Amino acid sequence: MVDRRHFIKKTAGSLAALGGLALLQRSGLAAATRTEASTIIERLPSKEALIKKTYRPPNYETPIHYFDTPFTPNNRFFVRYHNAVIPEVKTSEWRLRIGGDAARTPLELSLEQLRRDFEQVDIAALCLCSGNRRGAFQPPVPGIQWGSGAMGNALWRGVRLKDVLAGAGIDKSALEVSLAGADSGVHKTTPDFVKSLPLAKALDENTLIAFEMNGEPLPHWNGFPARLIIPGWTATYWIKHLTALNVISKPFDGYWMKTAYRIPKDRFPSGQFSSQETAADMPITEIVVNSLITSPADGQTLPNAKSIEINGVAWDGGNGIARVDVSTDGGSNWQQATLKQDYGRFSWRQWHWVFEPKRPGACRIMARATSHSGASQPLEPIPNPSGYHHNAVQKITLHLA
Ligand SMILES: Nc1nc2c(c(=O)[nH]1)N[C@H]1C(S)=C(S)[C@@H](COP(=O)(O)O)O[C@H]1N2
Ligand SMILES: [Mo]
Repeated sequence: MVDRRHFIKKTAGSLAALGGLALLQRSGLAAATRTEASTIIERLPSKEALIKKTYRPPNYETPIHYFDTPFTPNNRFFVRYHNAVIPEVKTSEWRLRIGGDAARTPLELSLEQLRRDFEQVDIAALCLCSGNRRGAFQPPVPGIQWGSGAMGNALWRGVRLKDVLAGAGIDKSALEVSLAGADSGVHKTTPDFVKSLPLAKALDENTLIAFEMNGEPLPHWNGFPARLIIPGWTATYWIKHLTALNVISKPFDGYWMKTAYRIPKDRFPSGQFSSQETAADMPITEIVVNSLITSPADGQTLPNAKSIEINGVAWDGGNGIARVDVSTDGGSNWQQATLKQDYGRFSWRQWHWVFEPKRPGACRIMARATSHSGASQPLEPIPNPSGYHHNAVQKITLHLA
């Protein structure tokens, strides 16, 4: 257990340093460095330099070379927002409201009550944006053109959503739980970022309301003071600055469920969300099996040494990674990489493989992960209108001099 007084003291201090829109506007004046034509590295308050995709709302991805540790440090963790009004939440004023037509007794909790009244649990889980690697779809699809850095792995501490919902009492008519955060749009007409979960996923023992990330209070940009952790599902459901949970008897019909974040039915292996499915499509749910070579970097020139260490990460929606295979001949032959420590089935898994090049020149390296369910990565991404679930086998080129 973390000492509560210590927590509040630390939080109060960091609150002064963090901030919402006002700080964001000030930071915009900070020098931006251009490293490549399309890559602008910029610093948000309390963050290290990240790759800026959009400034308002803030969307920043993590450079791949930061994925060299099992847990992504908080100050290197990516930031994704749909709406630009992001209030600076004060611990003392924050309340989580639980209600809805299928909740028996509406409830309001302070951060102190949330931390004190429920069992605290830790889980290692990958936070992965549905649109990670969207920028690699050909032909291009609309939306933020993410590279491979709209993800991060962290150790989360919080309380089970099911324990908190039990406090309000769930009626037999309950179908979904809707989830809302403190941020909102600049214009009244902009739909608030509100999502919903099927009741079964909300009651899953791994679904948490987290207030700590890698042993620290959540950074402002990653959802201070509390956010949802939905292990195995893409991060669109991981609502930051959580303020309202509604247990409801009808399918939630907001824009971010009915229109956005949907995938064609039956094209991907997927979790169920029957109350939100149509004949044609369904909400994105489970993360698909995937991997990333994190070093060396694509296009890098290296001395033609006896051996070159290839490093990467691999993940899926919760079956766990069974193996990663590497090819240096365009996919004709594959050799098994070594998996590093297992932090649980929702964490990514680091891996490495020693490449012994035969000759100098250009060389293409490919990596392919297979999960314990037997699923593995396709050679081409599966087309879908919004560019989600890009999990094609990655190819990098090395120049051996
Ligand atoms: N309140 C709020 N929570 C949110 C979002 C948002 O726009 N507002 N975006 C979601 C999406 S799509 C992603 S990918 C993750 C990103 O989490 P991060 O910013 O902590 O990296 O937050 C999720 N939670
Ligand atoms: Mo996302």
